Amino acid sequence: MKLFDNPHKRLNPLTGEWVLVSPHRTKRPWQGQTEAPQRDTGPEYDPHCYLCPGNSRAGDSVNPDYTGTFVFDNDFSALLPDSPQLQDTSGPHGLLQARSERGICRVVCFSPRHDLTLARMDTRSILSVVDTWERQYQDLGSREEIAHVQIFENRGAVMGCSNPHPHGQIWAEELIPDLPAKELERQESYFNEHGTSLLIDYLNYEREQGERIVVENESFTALVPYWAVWPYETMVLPRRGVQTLTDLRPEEREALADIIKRLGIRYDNLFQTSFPYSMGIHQLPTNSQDYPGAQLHMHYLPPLLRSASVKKFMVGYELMAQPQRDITAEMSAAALRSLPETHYLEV
Ligand code: H2U
Ligand code: ZN
Repeated sequence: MKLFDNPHKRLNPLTGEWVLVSPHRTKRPWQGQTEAPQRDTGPEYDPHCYLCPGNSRAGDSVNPDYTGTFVFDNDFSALLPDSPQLQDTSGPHGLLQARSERGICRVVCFSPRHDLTLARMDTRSILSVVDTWERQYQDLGSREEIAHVQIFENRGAVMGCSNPHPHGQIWAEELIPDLPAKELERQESYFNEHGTSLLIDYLNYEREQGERIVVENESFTALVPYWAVWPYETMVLPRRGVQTLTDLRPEEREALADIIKRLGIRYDNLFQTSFPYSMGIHQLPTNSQDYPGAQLHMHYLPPLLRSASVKKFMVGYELMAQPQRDITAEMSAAALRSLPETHYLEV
């Protein structure tokens, strides 16, 4: 009897949370594709898109005729730079707490082309997105009131993304948000206990095992983490100890662009659709404190389960108790690994 063939729980060492895995519920590891490939990518320029070059946005702003990446302050920012500094502690034993939070939200257009996605942009253009992220991390992080810069991309209508034009967001703020804070804390305790980095040790182990690796190049590895919650969740990890995008050497930035493209193509090829996901980059906080053991990494959390339209829902037991998955991380990695690296729209 093998553990992984039976219901079991796996620990996420980055958060301390567990995921229930129920592999006996999957009759076949790979159910294949059941829907017609999605081929409509929309026009190269959409006169009604608020992100296309030359178009107007909310308020009176007009986008420049940009040719590479383009960054602007979000017209509907969730955080504001000048909110007054107030707090509230009330209720029995100070049960109710609130504090104001200052911050800056920006939108990053990846390309002037409305019809492209990261997976379909050339590696050179993806490199300029990586460079833009790095500059934004520096620019926002150098402000005294900013302790954390969260770079992310929300892709696809199913993820609530309002516009197919390739773009991401950056939310920079005064406090380190809960998830990165937890991951930093766990990486630091691991470092204090073992004297090495949790994610580097983990990556070295995975590279020996091989079964959860999706794609690699000379500097980066994309893998389905042992503790993945979403069916095709992946992490992108640098092989060398680096804490920020700024730490990357020029050739490593190119390697990151290469991995983003190759992973993106595999994702799109999986269900022959423009694969939806939330992707985020976790790097060092910008409050000038040391975070021993912290390692730069990216998370890709895609919602699709079985086809371009069948998604996983986080409901019931998962909302009330703990995340659960059927297909194992090993099956997902094997499926992603077996896919070609030519985009299905280019075949
Ligand atoms: P999504 O990544 O969730 O699609 O969001 C796009 C962002 O663009 C969203 O945060 C902003 C929205 O506030 N936006 C503008 O800044 N200006 C506009 O004219 C429309 C949308
Ligand atoms: Zn557009």
